[in-house]
Amino acid sequence: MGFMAGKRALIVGVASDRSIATGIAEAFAREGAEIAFTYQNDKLKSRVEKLASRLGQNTDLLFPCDVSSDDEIDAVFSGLSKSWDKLDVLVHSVGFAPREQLEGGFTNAVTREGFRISHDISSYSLAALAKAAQPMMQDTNGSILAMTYNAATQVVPNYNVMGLAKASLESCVRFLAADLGPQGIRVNAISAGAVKTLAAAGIGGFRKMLAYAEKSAPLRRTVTIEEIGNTAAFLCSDLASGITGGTTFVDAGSNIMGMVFDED
Ligand code: NAD
Ligand code: 0WE
Repeated sequence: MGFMAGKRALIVGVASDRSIATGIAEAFAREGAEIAFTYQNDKLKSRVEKLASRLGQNTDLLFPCDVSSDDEIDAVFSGLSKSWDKLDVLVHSVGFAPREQLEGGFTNAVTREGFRISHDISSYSLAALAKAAQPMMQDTNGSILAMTYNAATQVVPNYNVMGLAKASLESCVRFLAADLGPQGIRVNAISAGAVKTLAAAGIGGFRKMLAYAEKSAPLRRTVTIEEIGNTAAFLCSDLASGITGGTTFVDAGSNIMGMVFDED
């Protein structure tokens, strides 16, 4: 029996077979969890449907959810509560900044609107989803997981205002963990190394970043969505019952390096 048997999970953030959320869903399914999904818009619905059926999940438990809409967030949980009386696990794997925010120097790129949107979609949405999920997560030993990136604390060129949004997201994880801990709900983040997903496609210099990680990470490679999924399954299972409020790196060790010398 898998170590997530009996757990019911809602996963927010599947957009393709390469999504980190897809790696998380695969690990959850393998470990015996039941999974419901949201999709951002109609364009992505069929992809999420295919994933749910590939993983042997109930394809009726798919809900549209643009996280910038409180109404859509509320509709997810009123829909879900018609089929499930409780929710054990909530996964947030969503990040967005308007593309022009991710190009060039921070000072020049940042705008009031770019800042607002990136913080709304990438950070506030975790609080909003946790708030809406809370009634269904009572008395479950539940757990909430968000995806972050090391540019929350260390400067990465071009990541710009997304770095500020990830810093806010990590703080949100701590405030939620402190607030929901007395109800037995744990809240954690995974800080993943760079992975080639849709959100990474078309980012200037992304291939160079992957090549840099392959040269400089202690493990001399990048990470896979399977490895991130396995850590997510652990953190959201009862195996991690003593862990809350923290950020776990799944980055082949990159975050420990203060300086890297060229080997050739
Ligand atoms: P992805 O493009 O596959 O997933 C991003 C998801 O965000 C998509 O499913 C998209 O639909 C969703 N999204 C964006 N705006 C939304 C909105 N308004 N409402 C609802 N959903 C919305 O890319 P990914 O790399 O799997 O990203 C998932 C998470 O992992 C993000 O938080 C990202 O910041 C984080 N992350 C990614 C990497 C990487 O290198 N790919 C590294 C560390 C952390
Ligand atoms: O969190 C991310 C991706 C975030 C992201 C990506 C996009 C591309 C398309 C947020 N918003 C958008 N908006 C779009 O219009 N990562 C950790 C991957 C990533 O993105 C970078 C990186 C890395 C790593 C952007 C610049 C520099 C490094």
